[in-house]
Amino acid sequence: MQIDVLSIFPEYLAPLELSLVGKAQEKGLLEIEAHDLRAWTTDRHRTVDDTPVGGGAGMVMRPDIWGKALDDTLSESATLIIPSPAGQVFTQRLATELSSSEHLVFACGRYEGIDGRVAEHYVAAGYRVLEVSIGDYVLNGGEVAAMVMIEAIARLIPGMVGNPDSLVEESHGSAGLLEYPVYTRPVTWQGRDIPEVLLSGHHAKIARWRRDQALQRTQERRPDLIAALQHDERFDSRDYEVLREQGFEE
Ligand code: 6GU
Repeated sequence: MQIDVLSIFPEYLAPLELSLVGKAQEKGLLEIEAHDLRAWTTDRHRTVDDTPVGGGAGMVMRPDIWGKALDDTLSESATLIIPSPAGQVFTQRLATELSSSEHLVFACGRYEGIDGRVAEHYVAAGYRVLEVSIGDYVLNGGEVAAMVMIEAIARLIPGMVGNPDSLVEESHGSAGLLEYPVYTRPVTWQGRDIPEVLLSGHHAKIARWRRDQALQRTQERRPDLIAALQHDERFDSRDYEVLREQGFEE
């Protein structure tokens, strides 16, 4: 997979050389390049923005600069991702889907965003264009959001993760639920013991305990996820018992 990131702060992307994403690059499974948007300016001040037409606060990024940068960066197979707090929400589902892409291009805006015609133009030109938000809060620019998405996507590329079991477990075991709590030695720490069932060696009981914990946690912290799963018929009668004890009502 090739990933290009366009930004006025390409140095912001330096951490992608580290850790798992860095290893993926070393392995040749992934190539990430950060480009300075100002390389496509021609004026002495290397201007990338202008005032919003129609009035209002802040500055808007110019479509002509973005157009030149994207024309030089997009390949035929590329998906254009524009990080924006006004985009569709980034999910594990989207990360999985994008992990089989040949080429992703992230267009990171700053200020009040990128002129709205840029996304329209590349849709009309036949590209897949996604405006994507990483959650309901506001960042100063798309760079950190792009890094979040790149990490989530990169770890799903086949051959990437050190322990492939951890991915299999994520996608099956408790699909759509929050993870159950995990423990390691020492068995007693600060007067707190690891739950006894985990020391029992009884695999079926351990699996059931973990599912109960995942269900309880999810109902308590993310009832919206339970509501969404309900219609998938993924719960058995024992699951509903646990959920009802947690205040769940069908
Ligand atoms: Cl993708 N960009 C910005 N600027 N803020 C955000 C975001 C993206 N996602 C959540 N907040």
